Amino acid sequence: MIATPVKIESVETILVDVPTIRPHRLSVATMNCQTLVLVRIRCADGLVGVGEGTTIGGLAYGEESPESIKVNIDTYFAPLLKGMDATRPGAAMAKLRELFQGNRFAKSALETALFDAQAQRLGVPLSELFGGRVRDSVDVAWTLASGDTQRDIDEAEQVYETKRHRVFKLKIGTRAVAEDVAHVVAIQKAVEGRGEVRVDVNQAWSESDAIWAARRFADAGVTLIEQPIAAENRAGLKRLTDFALVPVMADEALHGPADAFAVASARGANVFAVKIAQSGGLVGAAHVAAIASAANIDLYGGTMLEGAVGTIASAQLFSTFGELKWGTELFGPLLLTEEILTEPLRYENFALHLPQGPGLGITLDWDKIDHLRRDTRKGASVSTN
Ligand code: MUC
Ligand code: MG
Repeated sequence: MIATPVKIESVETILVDVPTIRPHRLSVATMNCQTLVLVRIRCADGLVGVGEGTTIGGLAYGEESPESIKVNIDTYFAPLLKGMDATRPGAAMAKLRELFQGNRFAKSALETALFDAQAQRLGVPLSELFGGRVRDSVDVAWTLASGDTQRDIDEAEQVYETKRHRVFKLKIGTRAVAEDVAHVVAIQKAVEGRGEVRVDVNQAWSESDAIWAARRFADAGVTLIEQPIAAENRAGLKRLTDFALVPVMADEALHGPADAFAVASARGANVFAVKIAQSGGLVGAAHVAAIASAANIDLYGGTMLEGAVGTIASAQLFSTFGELKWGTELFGPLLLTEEILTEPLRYENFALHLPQGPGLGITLDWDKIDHLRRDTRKGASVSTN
């Protein structure tokens, strides 16, 4: 039976600035704070859906900043959504896509909130709208990005001992290539036999840098190289993939299904980092994953270092993938100093365990969020770094 229409009553966006537990150094930015962009959609039947459209380092990583996500939702998306039928997230999103270009992160936040409300309405976890769960937990890697080799080793030891993570993704690309390689090899030696080491260069290298480093990484036992060269250099990524020393993962090269199709058609990577925000939402991310699977490209569940909302939305989707060979990096909330849920996400035994409740299955601590939100904090600054 088709549901009776339910009007969308309001769409609210909230910027929440949360300090990180330590500086998080990527080749494109050093983060001391993460700005969560939360979306709250209220529906006429009393249901409330939430979503998140967080990015990394202001405008350093993607074409949308936290501020642009908020202003574009408030100015364009929210007025259009108001009055639309909340029981038809697909129709609402199709209209947004028809009228508004780009803004993948904003669209992802809105789509998550619409699906959260609709799954609550149907009384099922959000994963059930995407085919149902194949797993109830997803493995979670940790990113070592303090910028200091010994500090990274100590951090790896600590999160391994507490059975939180055994896969380590090392952020490199800010130093000379030989220094980066020495840093990686030292950490690989320190965790040998216990942890697995992968690297993410965030596009910082030339192709020749990557060729030089790949041989050394292969000798050291590094298992994966993520986006070593510019996202636009698809042919180069394919050449590195064909070089076949260490599997190559595409990340920034994937801005949704069309990119996924182009890279997959050329067999230009071994693994895809699937991200809901980069894909323009949960449905786009599901399509990216389907394209990868059809091309025998492995899947990895990526993050934009979202807080709890974007993280659990991603986990709900990733739990439905037929295979998830390389696990996920859904550790975003653990990088933040503040908890915004009444009950934190459950990280245990090297995995994130999915909640059983309807929708996203989480409850936000709105008092805490009201305290942290940028517009009510005295002297809050706009900078995320
Ligand atoms: C990226 O490039 O993968 C994921 C983990 C992390 O530390 O940064 C992100 C973005
Ligand atoms: Mg990456």
